[in-house]
Amino acid sequence: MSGKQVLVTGACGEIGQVLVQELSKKGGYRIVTADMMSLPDSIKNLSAEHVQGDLVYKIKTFYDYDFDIIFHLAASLSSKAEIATEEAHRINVEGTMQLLMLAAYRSEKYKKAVKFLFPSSIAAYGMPSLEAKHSAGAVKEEDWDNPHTMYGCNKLYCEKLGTYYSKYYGQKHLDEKPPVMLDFRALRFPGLISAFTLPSGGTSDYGPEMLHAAAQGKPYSCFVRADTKISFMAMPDAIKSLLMIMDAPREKLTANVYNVAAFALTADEFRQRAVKAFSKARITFEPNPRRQGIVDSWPEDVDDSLARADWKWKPDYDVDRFFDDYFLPEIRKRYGK
Ligand code: AKB
Repeated sequence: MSGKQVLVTGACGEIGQVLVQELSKKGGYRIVTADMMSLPDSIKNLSAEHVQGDLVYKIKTFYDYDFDIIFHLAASLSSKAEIATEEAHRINVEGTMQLLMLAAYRSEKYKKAVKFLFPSSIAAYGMPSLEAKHSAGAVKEEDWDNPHTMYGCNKLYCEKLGTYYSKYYGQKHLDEKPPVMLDFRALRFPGLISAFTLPSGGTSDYGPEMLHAAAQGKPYSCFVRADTKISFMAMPDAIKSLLMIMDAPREKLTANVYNVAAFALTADEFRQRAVKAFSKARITFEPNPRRQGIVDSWPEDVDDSLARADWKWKPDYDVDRFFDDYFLPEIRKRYGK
């Protein structure tokens, strides 16, 4: 197949599977996938080649490919990263560093900017207190960037590394025409919710876990307080935002890192929606202090006005459309309720 060659790392993950499906539907891409796992049936036939194994050790393999675009999705999420900090650093930072160096090398050598798409996170923020969290409301990209978690530190640092490789690497004189650099574009995602898969290792996982449990009539004990509020987004909107920023003309982008938002809800508002949709739902709140602390350090909401202005970002799913047009119809089909 001709067209652009795309690498998707973490292809077996929640975002990866849908992204590969959508790229394949869009057409015009040769998709190379990479993951620790073998490909699930959902995307097996859509990948031209699959590289299985640890990215940090497999990096040499990728120097043989002429990638136009790299989606680097592989990561250890916030709750898991907090338990295995060194491993998280290796996966989240060393893996990213290796791929950035590869993209920077190829961009400069072949004078063709490799697009590097990076999912960052609301974990890059760190609110010092609940009072600050409540009064800050929707935060802008440059505010409160003091993450409390290993995962958040990793994401924020990788945003900086990507910006460095795309703007300053090589340290040309400020007046000199810069060489061709890689084209780094990051999105700070809120908690993502899919009707088809469940996340693992994250701390925003209580949202999707609660809804999937309710849909199956299973009891769910929520690991954060009922009044805990952060922003969430439907998985189709996350994929839409990745494809939009991939296609956005470089000259329209005034930043390397953008917030994207859809709706912000408390855990109790999730419970109320779940109980309304599934009368047998049994949801209780038993906060886990460590995980509660992580979510308390994340902002209640994010301000995505820069993305809306620069590349016309707009989510398709507000909270009502998320439940009525996406989550509930799909989940009812899935669990037959
Ligand atoms: C996590 O909970 O770690 C992720 C995230 C918000 O980035 N879902």
